[in-house]
Amino acid sequence: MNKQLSIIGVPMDLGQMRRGVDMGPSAIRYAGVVERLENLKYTIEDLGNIDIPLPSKKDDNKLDNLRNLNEITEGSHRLAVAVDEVVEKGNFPLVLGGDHSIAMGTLAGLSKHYDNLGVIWYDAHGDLNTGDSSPSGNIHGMPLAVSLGIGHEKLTGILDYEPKIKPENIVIIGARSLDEGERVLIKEKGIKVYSMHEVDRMGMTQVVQESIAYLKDHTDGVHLSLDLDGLDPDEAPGVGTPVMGGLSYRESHLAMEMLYQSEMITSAEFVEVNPILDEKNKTANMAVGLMGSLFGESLK
Ligand code: NNH
Ligand code: MN
Ligand code: MN
Ligand code: MN
Repeated sequence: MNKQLSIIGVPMDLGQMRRGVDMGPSAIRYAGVVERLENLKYTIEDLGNIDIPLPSKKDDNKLDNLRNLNEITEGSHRLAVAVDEVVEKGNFPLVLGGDHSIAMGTLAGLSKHYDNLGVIWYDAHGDLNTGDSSPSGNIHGMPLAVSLGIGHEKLTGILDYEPKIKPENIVIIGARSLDEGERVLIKEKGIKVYSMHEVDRMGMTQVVQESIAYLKDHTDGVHLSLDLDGLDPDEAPGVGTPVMGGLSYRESHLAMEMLYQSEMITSAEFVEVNPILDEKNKTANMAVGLMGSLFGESLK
């Protein structure tokens, strides 16, 4: 694992309707992310937060079923530039959300540096909607599609190249709420999905082993995009779109430890922590615990 980490906070809440997720980076810092990783002998540079525009006239801002499109495009662009700089100087980017729409910016900044960036999408959702298929108009349900080059050109065109990733380089883990259009896209593109059904059947050990084997052959870097709503809301209540029947804390720890051992993770983001909906910062603490495991805490 790269021992030089750069933390980037992204106080983005424009990708969905529940205010408060913009405080995610603060909650995660408050939960002690820097100290936790410094203890593991990483050198941490905290770059602070990206400037995110305020929403313009709220109700009037949903063109083409894409709520806050212009503001999100602007914020994503700023994030992409920051991530690009971190990779350029050889550091590991650790991005703290903010809602999951930020993944469009993260992947735009990362993927310039890879021919075949792999992505592990740890989430209750597929985030494979477009303005046409989305039931909500919320852009946080779209970043994986956008990164595949599918969606509004303002979003797919961040940093002026597309697509950012290829369908065969994606693994989704923890899915249990997929919209109809997302299912069609998954079939059409042959995207690898380990839904809760597979996790229940095979166990997390095999799911992660297979994911690692699948990505290892044809990727030159792997980004972990971890949406805290992938976890069970009984354990991680501080998220805007909880879906029951999720991944447990223990399973998720195991997954992080195995990813650490695989030595394949080159960047990560932890998103959708909403401290307003949380119970005593439980979800942010969980995020930091998972980061501990991802960076080798229990396997020193
Ligand atoms: N699929 C739904 C939508 O597109 C919900 C997405 N919500 C998420 N995704 N939290 O991770 O609106
Ligand atoms: Mn998500
Ligand atoms: Mn989700
Ligand atoms: Mn979410």
